[in-house]
Amino acid sequence: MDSQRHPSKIACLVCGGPVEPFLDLGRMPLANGFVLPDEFSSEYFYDLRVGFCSGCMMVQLTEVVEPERIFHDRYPFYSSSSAGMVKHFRKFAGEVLESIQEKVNPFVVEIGSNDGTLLRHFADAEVRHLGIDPSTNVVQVAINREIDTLCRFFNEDTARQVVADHGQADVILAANVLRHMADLNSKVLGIKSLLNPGGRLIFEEPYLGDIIDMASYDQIYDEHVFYFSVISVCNLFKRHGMEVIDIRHQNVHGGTMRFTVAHENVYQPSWVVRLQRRYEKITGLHELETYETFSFRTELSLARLEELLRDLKKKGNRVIGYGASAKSTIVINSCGITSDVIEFIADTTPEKQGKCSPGNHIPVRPREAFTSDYPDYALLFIWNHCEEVLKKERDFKAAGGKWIVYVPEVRIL
Ligand code: DWN
Ligand code: ZN
Repeated sequence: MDSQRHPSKIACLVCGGPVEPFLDLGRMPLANGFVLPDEFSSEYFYDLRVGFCSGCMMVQLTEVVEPERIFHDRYPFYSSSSAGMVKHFRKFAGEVLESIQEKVNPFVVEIGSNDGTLLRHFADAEVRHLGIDPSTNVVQVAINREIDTLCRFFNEDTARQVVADHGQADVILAANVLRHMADLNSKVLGIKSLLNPGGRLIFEEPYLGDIIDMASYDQIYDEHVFYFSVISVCNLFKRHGMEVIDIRHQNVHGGTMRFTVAHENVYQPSWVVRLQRRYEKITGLHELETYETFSFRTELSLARLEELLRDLKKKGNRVIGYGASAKSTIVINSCGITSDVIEFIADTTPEKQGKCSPGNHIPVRPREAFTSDYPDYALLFIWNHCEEVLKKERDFKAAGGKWIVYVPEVRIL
């Protein structure tokens, strides 16, 4: 890791301006690239480095992994894997349904609809809807739930096809999706052509302000090409004759911002957009120095976690990982954690159980491997679901077990 200024600047994926790398986490495997032993030798690695564009303020990876390597017929993340997120998407859908109840035969499209956790509420309300997602395995779950879904990548062609088949959309939804798309300008043009004149794009993504505040460096990985601030999102859509008309912070996934975007000059933008942009200037999200401080805090956090795990091990404690999240790959490989430090990672996703974590190959086992033989400590890789997990696993604590968390700082609960 090297938090010094990097000589090699690259061109911004949004505006072509100079991107200055500020954090280098080294060679990294794909965050969701869980593998069987016979796949160890063919694992894909890339340079995980993130930089700041002084032109449009967009924070972004300096090396992009082809989406086909990530989103395919074995993509192992299901939006329904967390009860908290299922509840969050139910509330999100309810708010959108209320906002379109006056419309005649509204049409709602979700980009990156995964297993239909969000879109199912529109299907249940018999609202015309269409999901678009490239990963066949998760799309099959949605189709089995009778949610109309197109299994393909979203791009300008897909947008043209949907308009030809269904007409333009009143609402386009996207949750934890747009930041995954390297060709963001083209995606925005696709959205612009798909959205009817009075339509709204409503999307949410982990918020850069929270990632910086909490030093949640494990949110930085191959799937997330961009890290959105209100300033950088406003700049992005302004380039294409669209504008952010509202924002709303959400307490999920470690802090998320929900953006509402429309064609420009159709709606009066809310005052809260201007206020948040001012706040981002006060907190320095428009300056490289802020990110260099973040980079230093990341280095410190990793060193502290490494020291704690080494110390616990030396004292003969049993430690396991909890939640084989994409985020866990970054911590495990940046912190040099191997299976002699963490015996296994407990996880509820069948596709991950029986495989090994990307890079350092820690075995992933069902939750029962944890509940049937409690360790002394459990390293909570899914800190963003902390409340849900601590409630579900209260017997572990009652049996004297302790949780290790590392966001916003390394501590034992
Ligand atoms: O942006 C993304 C977010 C939304 O979801 C994607 N790029 C990939 C994914 O990130 P993640 O894997 O870090 O997501 P989570 O929700 O933090 O972790 C999900 C993993 O945790 C799953 O493998 C299921 C597991 N899990 C568990 O074992 N027990 C989850 C919960 C809530 C649990 O109680
Ligand atoms: Zn830029």
